[in-house]
Amino acid sequence: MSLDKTGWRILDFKVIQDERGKLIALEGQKEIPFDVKRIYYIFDTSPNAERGFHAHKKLQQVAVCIHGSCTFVLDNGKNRSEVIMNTKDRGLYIEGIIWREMKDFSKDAVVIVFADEVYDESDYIKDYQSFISYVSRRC
Ligand code: T46
Repeated sequence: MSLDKTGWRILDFKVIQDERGKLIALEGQKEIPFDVKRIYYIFDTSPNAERGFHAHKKLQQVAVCIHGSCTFVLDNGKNRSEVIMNTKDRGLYIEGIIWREMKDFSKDAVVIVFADEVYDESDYIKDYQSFISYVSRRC
């Protein structure tokens, strides 16, 4: 399970379907590539809300948009990508020092996030120039 150079990648989840409907199962160290210590979810976002605008020093996360849609902007200090999340069977795995922004939430968007660590404010880099300096020091 190698990560591409950008520090994030898309995970495709298996959908288990029978005559009753569909089910997706996510287990730590399997579909989610780490042991999950924290889960949080984002919903009822305000019109035109933008979230994120930070990077993490160590945290690994998988975000799944389980209802509606939203766009993640992912920036590794060199390349900036936009990923539209709009399906339950797809996760966005973010590992390493990636500046992330979230926008274009649909009114009904629900984003669930699995994290490998408990909430720790000291793991956040909230200023873009500090993020660029941090990334360049690591190269
Ligand atoms: C990330 C993106 C995708 C907590 O108390 N515990 C938590 O686990 C989290 C995630 C947040 N909070 C508090 C901290 C703030 O007072 O909830 C408030 C909103 O958090 P924040 O402004 O960081 O939310 P987002 O949507 O900008 O960012 C979140 C995550 O914090 C971040 O790790 O990668 O979602």
